[in-house]
Amino acid sequence: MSIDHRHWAEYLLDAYDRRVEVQSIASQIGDFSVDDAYLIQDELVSLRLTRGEKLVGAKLGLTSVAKQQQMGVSAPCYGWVFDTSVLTTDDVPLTELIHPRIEPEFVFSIGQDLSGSAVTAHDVLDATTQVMGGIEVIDSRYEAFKFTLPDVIADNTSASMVRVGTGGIGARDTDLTTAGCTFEVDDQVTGTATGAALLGDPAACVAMLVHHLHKSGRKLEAGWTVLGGAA
Ligand code: 0L1
Ligand code: MG
Repeated sequence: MSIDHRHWAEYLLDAYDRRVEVQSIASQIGDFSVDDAYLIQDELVSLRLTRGEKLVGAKLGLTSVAKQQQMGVSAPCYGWVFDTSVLTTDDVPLTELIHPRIEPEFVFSIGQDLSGSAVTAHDVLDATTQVMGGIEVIDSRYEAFKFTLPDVIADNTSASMVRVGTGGIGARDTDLTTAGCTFEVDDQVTGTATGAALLGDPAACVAMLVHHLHKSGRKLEAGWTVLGGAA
């Protein structure tokens, strides 16, 4: 099946700009491959860069079994963080969103470029200046937040906004696999996990992201913010 990647990128960007939910791609053309999905995502990134947005980071999604089960998919996915996505206050502008959800994230502040297929979790820790907590606001462009894995990849992994926390820690100050995450809504604890929920180790997740980028000749850049995923 031949897919017009630019067409579907424009379709998703239009939904993002108009803040409306749209039918998933798979529901219109049937199953499509993960490779095609990343090509649509690349076109989406290129359209946003062309209009002046800047990349300030990258993200992993669906890195915990809890999230994979919640969304009915079985693999992690990778996307991008734009300058326009980074919140500078704690207020989330709900009128700019379709049907937002929030996730607690392990956030890495990258101090040195990371590239290649052999990068390890240790290399990630060496290149990381700080690890912070953060809140990612996800906002699928698809009707009822329903999608296949290729659909959500094409849609930049539902990325919408992120608020990075202050008070980060040095990457080697704490064992990230045992670092705890407690998620509270209106003072009620709704979920708890440790970093190990992110496929065993948040830093290893970031290494997976570097390997993914390497396949298309890209890298994580010094100064970027990386969302490791929701525990
Ligand atoms: O960042 C994430 O884990 C989201 C990945 C896409 C799945 C979703 O929209 O929940
Ligand atoms: Mg996330």
